[in-house]
Amino acid sequence: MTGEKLLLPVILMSVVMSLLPMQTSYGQHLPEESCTVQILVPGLKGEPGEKGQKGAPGRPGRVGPPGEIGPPGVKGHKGIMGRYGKVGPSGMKGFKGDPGDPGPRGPDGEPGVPCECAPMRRMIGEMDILVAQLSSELKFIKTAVAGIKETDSKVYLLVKEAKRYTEAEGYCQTRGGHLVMPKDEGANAAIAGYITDAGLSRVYIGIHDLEREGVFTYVDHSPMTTFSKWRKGEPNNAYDDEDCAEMVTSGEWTDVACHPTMYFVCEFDKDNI
Ligand SMILES: [Ca+2]
Ligand SMILES: [Ca+2]
Repeated sequence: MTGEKLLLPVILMSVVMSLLPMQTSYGQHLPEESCTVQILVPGLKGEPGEKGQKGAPGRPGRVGPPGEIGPPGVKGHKGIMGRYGKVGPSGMKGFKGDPGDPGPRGPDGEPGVPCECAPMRRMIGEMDILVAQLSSELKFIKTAVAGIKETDSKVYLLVKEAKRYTEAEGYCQTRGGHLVMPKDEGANAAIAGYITDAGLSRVYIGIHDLEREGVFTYVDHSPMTTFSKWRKGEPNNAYDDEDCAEMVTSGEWTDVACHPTMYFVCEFDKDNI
């Protein structure tokens, strides 16, 4: 049918062409044909051809949609053991266990030292000090027994150990007295006789101006009031260095330096003995 529809205009064109005058331009004449009509009609349908050869394979089609989940498969066999894993973190501290049974007795130790030596040494040291003190006291007693003199109120002791002024005063104070402090003519004469009898020329007595230059006081800080026995021209603070006093055999006093060592006389109150 489609072929017939296409053929119809072709036929009409052919008829029109045939009817047009032959002289078309400038008197040129074409071979004249009598009024011929050509009608083209389709032929009969032919016999079916032979079957063709198989074509080449086509292009792959598009990916289809996912299929449905299949039924569960059969359980497989157990695999071989895997490698060891990494060491894990330390676990928590466990509870304290029960005490074990007591062990066997150990061997005997080495014998100890006979005594604790440190306390013994300390005790011996203290005993040495006591012995030294006793020796000093014994010497003092021997000296006193040999050379002690006394008045109604005083006991005098001539000490034949050469000492500096302050050391001599310390010696007397240790035994409860002072360097001798003559405060009247009678006491001064007694001391002077004591020195002469001992064959000495001078001793320290307890008089000084150590606190204030030129102002002599007794060594117990009592002031010199009415009595004094300075030799003529004394005290003179010679060399600006005489702050202590000595007594000579005449019983007179002289200010002297305090640092030379010499014998001295202590006095003790009878009331304190
Ligand atoms: Ca002086
Ligand atoms: Ca002097």
